[in-house]
Amino acid sequence: MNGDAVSRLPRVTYSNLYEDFSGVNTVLDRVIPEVKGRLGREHANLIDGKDNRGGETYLAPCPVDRSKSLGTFFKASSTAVELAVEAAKRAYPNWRQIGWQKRVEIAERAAALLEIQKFEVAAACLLEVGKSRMEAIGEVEEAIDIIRFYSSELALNGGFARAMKRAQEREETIDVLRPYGVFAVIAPFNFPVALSIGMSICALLAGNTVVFKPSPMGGMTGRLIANCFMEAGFPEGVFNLINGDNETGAALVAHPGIDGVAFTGSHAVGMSIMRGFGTSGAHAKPVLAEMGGKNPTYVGASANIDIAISGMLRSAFGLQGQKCSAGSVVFLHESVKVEFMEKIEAAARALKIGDPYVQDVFMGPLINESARDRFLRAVEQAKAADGIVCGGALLTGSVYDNGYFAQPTIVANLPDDHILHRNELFLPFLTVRIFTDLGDAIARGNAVPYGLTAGIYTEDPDELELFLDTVEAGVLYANRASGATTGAWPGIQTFCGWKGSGTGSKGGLGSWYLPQFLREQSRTIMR
Ligand code: UN1
Repeated sequence: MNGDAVSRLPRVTYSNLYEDFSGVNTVLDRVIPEVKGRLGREHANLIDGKDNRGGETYLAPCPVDRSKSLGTFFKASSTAVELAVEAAKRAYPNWRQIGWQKRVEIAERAAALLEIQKFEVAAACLLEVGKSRMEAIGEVEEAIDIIRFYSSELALNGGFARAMKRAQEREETIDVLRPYGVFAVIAPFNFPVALSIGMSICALLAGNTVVFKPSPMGGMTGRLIANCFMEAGFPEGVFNLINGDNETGAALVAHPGIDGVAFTGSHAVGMSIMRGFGTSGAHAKPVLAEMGGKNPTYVGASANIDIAISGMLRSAFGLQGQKCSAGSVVFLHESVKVEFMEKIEAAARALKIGDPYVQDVFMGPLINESARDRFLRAVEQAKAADGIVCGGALLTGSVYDNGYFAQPTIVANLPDDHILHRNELFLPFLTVRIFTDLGDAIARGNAVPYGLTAGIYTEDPDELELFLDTVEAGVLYANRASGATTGAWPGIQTFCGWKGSGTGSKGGLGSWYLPQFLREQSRTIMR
């Protein structure tokens, strides 16, 4: 397939389920083995535009085949952390002064480059996370749109400068939003491209410089992102990459040269950053954190059950349930219980699990041992309450012995206060709860520390209104076949975590996210 033909292929998003993606698959058939052939290489950190190998090395296993490593990475030493923050600090004044138009120009170049490289980056993402083909390519498309969306937001707002009213003739006031300085960007494994790029590009477009730490499982795409940014023309020191684990992240955040933190990950780590970094210094510093969810879906008596099954299946088991937006609890109206359970059980049993290189594989492996252990523990807890409806085992034999492949698991008949209804598991694990009154069900669904996404299936306008008015979550979906609780897209759905799911009151992917990387300054000048 030549370049023109490739550029005419349909774009994969999380919502366009019914298009013909055979052309996309043809390209992936070629590119995935190519990228696989490059596994095991060394990936240096990138500090001040140069490779840096300061720190102990570690291997990151490929979750699809744990006998292979994605590559060798460097857990940034304290000196490397210091160098990265210092480089970002040195680069900051010029980057701030370069002007928003120039920043947009470079960002748009990064989007164009990513578009050219999208199959390669998607293949890396598939191997690194164990995502299905469509989830992997969708994520890269999402990242491209994120860059373009925030570039256009910056331009639409004229770089965030606005003439104000005058108190008197000679007085001129301009209100401007200005950057903070150096942002630490700390990303999770599950969307290593879209989430890393989302947080980083907003910090950068705003005029901050960045020290980026991908997940220890996400270093391969991390370096691809850094290479793309360098090629796009971000000046040396403006975007720095250091690898490492939670300890490295903590050292980065603790560095006095860091002026703000953008974090996506667990509630526990997000809150510790909030408490430690946000308020422990001489003054408060911004922390933008997205931190997990326990996202309910309500299926009412009037619901179209086939649509509900499609959306629920995709949200509960897509990416093996390892999304903060995953639909992990479903509330069924008593009258739909039998039909819904029959259909979802049959559909879950039919899902194809395996090496995501294979076209129709829907679920790949769990990311690591700790996810496997969490799965086995949750299964034990469900078994103890006699709650397993289907699934509940790790698969064995052939490719399954190369990683941790969990069955999609559905659990019902647990006591209403059971811990599995409340704790975020980040696994292909759906718990079922029954209701007769939707208001009561919503109150039960709200009674968790999280508030990220929620879904409903109903044909009853009163039920829909009740849902919209009373659910405590930032992202709501109704009657969606492509996802009950997942699939937010830049410029369409904003992704705002309420309660324990986020620190900000304005979500990523929406218009109010970018200004959170900026602080306001009023400038009154007598003319
Ligand atoms: C996540 O859920 O972990 O809405 C990140 C979605 C995607 C991913 C969000 N945009 O499902």
